[in-house]
Amino acid sequence: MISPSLEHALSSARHCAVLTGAGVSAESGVPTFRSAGGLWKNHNPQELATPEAFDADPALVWSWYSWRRRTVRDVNPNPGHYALAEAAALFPRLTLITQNVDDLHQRAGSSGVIELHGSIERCRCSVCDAPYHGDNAPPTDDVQYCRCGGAIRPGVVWFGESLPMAALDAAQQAAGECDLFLSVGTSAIVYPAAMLPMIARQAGAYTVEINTAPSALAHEMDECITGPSGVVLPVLLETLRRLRGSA
Ligand code: BV8
Ligand code: ZN
Repeated sequence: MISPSLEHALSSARHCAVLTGAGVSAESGVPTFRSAGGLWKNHNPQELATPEAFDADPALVWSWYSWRRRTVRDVNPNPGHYALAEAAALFPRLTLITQNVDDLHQRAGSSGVIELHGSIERCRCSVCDAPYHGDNAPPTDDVQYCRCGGAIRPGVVWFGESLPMAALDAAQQAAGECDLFLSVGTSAIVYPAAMLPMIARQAGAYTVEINTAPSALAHEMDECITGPSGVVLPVLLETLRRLRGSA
């Protein structure tokens, strides 16, 4: 499973950058964004995850996110999340960039996670941007309203919205500086996140995809490992421990 080229990269990399997508959380029981049957009640996530959908029907979109928040709170990180958290101590530097809006990386012990698409656990007023502190209340299906009258929205980046500038800058910088780039559990369809593996490749990093099926970028990667991230990442961690001494 671990090729000689990847062994070399694992033993010599000064900076490893990792981009994760919904596939990493799939083994925890969080449905992926584009899995068959979509995420919820046959609604197309692409259509629900937009400002227009929220403006048109805040109750529908809010209840979708409440369902997702309940799902995330009911599951646990899987071995893939834990392997990435432990690998951080074995590289001189590891930058973890996620497209996921769950908090499973953080709950597995990863710190400094770059959340490109925000977090389902952080909500804010859709009008005045005030943070909504009812987050740790049980996710209710009823739309909540701010003192200013604005409807409370999930703190995620919707399609058609710009990514948080600081997060995107940090992710692009890490991709441009790393010497090993792992793209894990993402279909590599959503931009600008899907630019990151290409930035890494152009900067000379060894690029590896870990996925159960080839992504849109598989043909551009130096190496593709086909398998569930919850199986492949622990093997990669064991190899790292053997090559660099266990942390
Ligand atoms: C923006 C938060 C400026 C919400 C999400 C350039 C070209 C083309 C289009 C665009 C472009 N630039 C902008 C766009 C438009 C759009 C876009 O990219 N559209 C796509 C569909 C073509 N991008 C945007 O709108 C972005 N904004 O660029 O602002 C702008 C504005 C307007 C117009 C132009 C520019 C904002 C994008 C952010 C959207 N928000 N999430 C929420 O979660 O509700 S994205 C959403 O998709 C999730 O975050 C998800 O993580 C992400 C990516 O999906 P994946 O994570 O890859 O999940 P997916 O289900 O697709 O795939 C799962 C993968 O896992 C599969 O490959 C599967 O094989 C694999 N897998 C499954 N099980 C396992 C596994 N792998 C390993 N192990 C397993 N066990
Ligand atoms: Zn407000």
